[in-house]
Amino acid sequence: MTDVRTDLSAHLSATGVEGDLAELLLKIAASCVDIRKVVSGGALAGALGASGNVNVQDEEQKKLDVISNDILTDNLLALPLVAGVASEEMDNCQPAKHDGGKFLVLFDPLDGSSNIDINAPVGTIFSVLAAPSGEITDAAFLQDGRKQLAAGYVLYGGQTMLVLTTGSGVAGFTLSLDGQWLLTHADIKISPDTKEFAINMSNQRHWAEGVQTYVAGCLQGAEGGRGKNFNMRWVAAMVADVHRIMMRGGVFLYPWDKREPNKPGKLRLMYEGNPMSFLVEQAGGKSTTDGRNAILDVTPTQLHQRVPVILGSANEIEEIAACCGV
Ligand code: AFP
Repeated sequence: MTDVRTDLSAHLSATGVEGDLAELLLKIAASCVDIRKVVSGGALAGALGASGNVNVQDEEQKKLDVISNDILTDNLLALPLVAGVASEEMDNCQPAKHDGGKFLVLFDPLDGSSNIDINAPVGTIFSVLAAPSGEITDAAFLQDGRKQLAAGYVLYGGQTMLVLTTGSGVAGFTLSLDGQWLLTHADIKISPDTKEFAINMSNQRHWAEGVQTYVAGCLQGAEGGRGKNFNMRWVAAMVADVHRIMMRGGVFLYPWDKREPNKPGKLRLMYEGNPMSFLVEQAGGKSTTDGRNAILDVTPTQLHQRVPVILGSANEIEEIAACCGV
């Protein structure tokens, strides 16, 4: 039987995304198919284990971090439309060798890399900006999140899914066995209410009081002031945790904590915070630093800047804001 579903290319053109931006998004999606192949190969593809290097975040790079980074960097810089790329895995941006590129692309090539060796979900996150005129340096990438032209993620899970926004809603595509991105989730909306929260509980002693209060309320369940029982999930790959929230609601917190005052959070503004916030807001959710202030309004000052993240179902984010007194 012929599958009559819309593919990514047809969806982009039906939603008015044509020409150069469509070409770029198709190239990003194709690069993620290449990454999927290496992820699926695992030990057979020589993709497991450490690379022996440490990245600019002082984190041990996995082989798959490096392989995924190379795939995206090589594929995108070969495209005349791309003026430069920046990645969580590279110290500085890489400008293209050609002139005339009109887009900058930022990415976390393999999010959740601690999941690689245990065959648990991982993902790729990307953000597209307009290239300013002139030389492409790190400063060219430091644009407000609201200036993103497109953002998305690919989840390498039981199914491989691309979830994308170009600023008019969020659409989800599933990779078919014959390598096509087919529209399976048109107009994704995050339910405003939830009974599910995601946070790394092992950090509890480091959290600020407001987050302590919020989580304590969830744990008290029906016997506490919230009057309902909560469930907790933590995949340790933001892509997978955000995807669950896209599908059935929930909140995700990687809040400020007092361990390292110079690092206001663990997650990176340019590769995780901004693209996920664009997607979450476009799906009707909220994405904030503290329950109130939008991540998309944070002014970037450094390529590898960190940011506290509290995002998800809109009404539940209001509950968190109330607990945090903001
Ligand atoms: P890695 O890609 O370095 O594994 O980090 C993943 C991540 O940035 C994000 O995807 C997770 O939500 C978060 O870190 C998990 O952090 P913990 O290991 O501290 O729970």
